[in-house]
Amino acid sequence: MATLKGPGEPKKYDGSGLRVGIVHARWNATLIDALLEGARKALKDAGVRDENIVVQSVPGSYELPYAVKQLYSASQVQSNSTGIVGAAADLLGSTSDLTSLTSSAPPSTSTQPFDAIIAIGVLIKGETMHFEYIADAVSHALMRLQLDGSVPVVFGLLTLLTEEQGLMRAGLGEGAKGKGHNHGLDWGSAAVELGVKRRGWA
Ligand code: DLZ
Repeated sequence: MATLKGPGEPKKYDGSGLRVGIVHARWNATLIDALLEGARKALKDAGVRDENIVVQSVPGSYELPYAVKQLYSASQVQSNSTGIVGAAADLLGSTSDLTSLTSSAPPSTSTQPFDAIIAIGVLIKGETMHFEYIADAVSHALMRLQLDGSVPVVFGLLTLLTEEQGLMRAGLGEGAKGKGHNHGLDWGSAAVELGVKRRGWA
């Protein structure tokens, strides 16, 4: 029986013409890795080509809005001799992730601006107020970015009270409730749907 909660059965959209960015934090890496793979799987299942999926990482969730902003700006800049990935690296001042990106996949030949960007982070509540401040600041900043920047920003920030909540939301649960559901899949599908619809709305 279908569950009451959740996004329902995803509608199929053709993502083959889309270019999608993913920015993820590195804190809580086990969960991040699973969520990232979920998002990537949904993008590829919808037809988004490998070379049109650009992945960038930042230390923690607090850095997500800045990285989303810079990645989108870079994709709007006319590609120079180093290509769009090089432009993003210049702006972000980092090459290591981009190097691994380009070594595992051919460099993107596309210079079109991103149709959607997925921001992925995992915040786990600790003993201080850190969690509240970061969750609040990042959610508001990501919303502002998509409204001001005219690119859909998919909210892939998990705000968890316990590690178990995270395992269930990354599809890695082991308890009586089963493995849970990988929310990265939903984020990938949301990026494709919004990317396709954005072109229709433009
Ligand atoms: C400092 C911090 C803490 C305590 N917890 C998390 C977390 O659970 N998840 C996460 O993504 N990042 C965390 N960070 C790091 C901050 O997001 C940020 O990277 C640093 O404060 C540096 O700006």
